[in-house]
Amino acid sequence: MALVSIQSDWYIYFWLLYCKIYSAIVWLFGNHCRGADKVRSVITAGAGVQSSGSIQRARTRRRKAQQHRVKHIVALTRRSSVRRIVMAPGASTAHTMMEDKEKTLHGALGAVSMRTRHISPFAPLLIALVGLPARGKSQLAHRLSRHLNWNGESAKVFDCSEYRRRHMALYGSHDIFRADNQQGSAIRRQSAREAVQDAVHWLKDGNSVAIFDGTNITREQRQDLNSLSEMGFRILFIECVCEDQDLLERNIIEILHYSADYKNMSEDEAVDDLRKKLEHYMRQYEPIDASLENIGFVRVENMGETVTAHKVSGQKESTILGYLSGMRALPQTLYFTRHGESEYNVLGRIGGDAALSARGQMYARALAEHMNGLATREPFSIWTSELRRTKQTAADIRAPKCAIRALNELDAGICEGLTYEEMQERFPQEFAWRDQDKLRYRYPWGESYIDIMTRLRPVLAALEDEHNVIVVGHQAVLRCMLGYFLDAKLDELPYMTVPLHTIVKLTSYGYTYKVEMIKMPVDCVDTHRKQPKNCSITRTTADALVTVPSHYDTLPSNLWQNTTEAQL
Ligand SMILES: *[C@@H]1O[C@H](CO)[C@@H](O)[C@H](O)[C@H]1NC(C)=O
Ligand SMILES: *[C@@H]1O[C@H](CO)[C@@H](O)[C@H](O)[C@H]1NC(C)=O
Ligand SMILES: *[C@@H]1O[C@H](CO)[C@@H](O)[C@H](O)[C@H]1NC(C)=O
Ligand SMILES: *[C@H]1O[C@H](CO)[C@@H](O)[C@H](O)[C@H]1NC(C)=O
Repeated sequence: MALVSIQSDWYIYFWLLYCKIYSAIVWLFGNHCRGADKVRSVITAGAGVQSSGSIQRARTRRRKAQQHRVKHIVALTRRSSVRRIVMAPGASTAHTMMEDKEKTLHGALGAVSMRTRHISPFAPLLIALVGLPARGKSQLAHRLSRHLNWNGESAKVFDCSEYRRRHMALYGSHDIFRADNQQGSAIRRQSAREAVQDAVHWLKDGNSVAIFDGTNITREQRQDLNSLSEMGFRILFIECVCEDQDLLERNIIEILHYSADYKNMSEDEAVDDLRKKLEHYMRQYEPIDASLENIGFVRVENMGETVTAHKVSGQKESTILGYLSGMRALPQTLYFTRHGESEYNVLGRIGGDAALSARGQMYARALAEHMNGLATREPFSIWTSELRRTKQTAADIRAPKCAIRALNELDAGICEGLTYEEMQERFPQEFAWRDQDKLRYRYPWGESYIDIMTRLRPVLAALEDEHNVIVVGHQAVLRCMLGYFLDAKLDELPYMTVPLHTIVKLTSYGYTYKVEMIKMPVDCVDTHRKQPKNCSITRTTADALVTVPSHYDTLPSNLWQNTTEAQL
């Protein structure tokens, strides 16, 4: 009956149409057979009668002209025509293959498929990663989670091996991964169960995506997971396959470096252990087979070189598919720096398109010297904003440059070019509102941090696949970019410290990043304004300005020789 209730609308139309055509045929048939005693036809469509879920319809029709009773029994047993519409193409071939062998199994699969289709496209999504160790699953999981969190979802990775480590204080050896190791597989089952439970709780708490990072290599395990769709979750499997020997070797080296399991082992031991662990898994591994498993999945080959999707629908899933198809997860080093001190920085003014101060120019030279030294060994590229101060800062670095509008500084709208003191004087209420929620506050005719996060999305996605890029940007924009790579909490973004005249070097480290701050010995003003204690709109001017960093009133002429002279 599930068939009727779920697909009721079109099903009824289909059925009415079917009846009409059918009665016309019967009428013709009856006329031809005038004189025959009885016409009795039994039409059975579809694959043989299955007791469960079969729909039987009987229809009787009197034919006055012949005074005969013609009885038609139409046994509508999951007619193949209907099924072909309900199910995806792969599934119908699966059906014919399994019909004789696995009728009961197929019944279960069909039921799940129909239920999955009924789940809202906006329902919480459980992503399960499938694949052997060292295929880049964890990296994919964490990158995906970072990307989703940035795009307004709340995603979290549930790493099976972390749960396993909780059960075993010390990692013994590959032995626990042997299929016939009772104790080992009990521990692994237990930890996978706990990870799944936590993932389910996470989704039930109102979060939108849980990423289950286990191996889930066998068909049976995947079937278990897929049945979670009964709880109203959407399920997506992502299988990571890697045939490229170079990539595989690199992944293995990364695991040896970064995995907590191998911290305490000598290198030879670790290599041997990992090799044996892989062998145990390979013996149990059953790759996803679209004709045998009725699940929606994405297969990612060689870390994003080829991405194929099967029965993937839904709003989040399509975003994910788009993200995965552009992904090249290679080790990378990225450099970020703010422009050198600008004339507006010296004066404590925000926004604008000022030129560099004398000290800013000194920084530009120091930066060029530093980067050109590195660039002789490896090629670099430079991304700047479209504003003068970033272009001037990057001018002397020997590398191809491109100016990207999305890297422009936050647009302060009506407050462009003002000092904080002037803002407090002219727009005290706006100033207070900004202090109350700096992340979401949008300047009138300008932008908020959320706005720049949105416009930075394509830049960040591109940057994730680049190596040796120097980004010369601005305070708010770099806060967002660094926040993305370092998984900062969104509310902390607007208060991150990104000082002037400092190179921030990010190096990928497993699936996270290592930060290095390289301070150049060139003096500059401080532009970081902490959140003041009193953010009420009735606060006094003194309360509002208490955290404003000191700056100059006019541009000092000999700034780089004497910094104490004109200080406020
Ligand atoms: C490393 O091994 C030593 C002795 O075998 C042990 O005391 C220590 O806790 C181990 N460290 C880790 C991180 O497993
Ligand atoms: C903020 O300042 C206003 C006005 O001076 C005062 O009434 C209020 O209590 C202060 N709030 C806090 C949290 O200090
Ligand atoms: C810096 O300014 C102080 C006070 O005006 C002055 O005494 C000193 O000679 C100046 N130093 C330089 C290097 O110009
Ligand atoms: C895969 O997922 C299922 C979920 O039911 C779990 O029972 C199983 O232990 C997992 N396997 C591994 C190796 O993570």
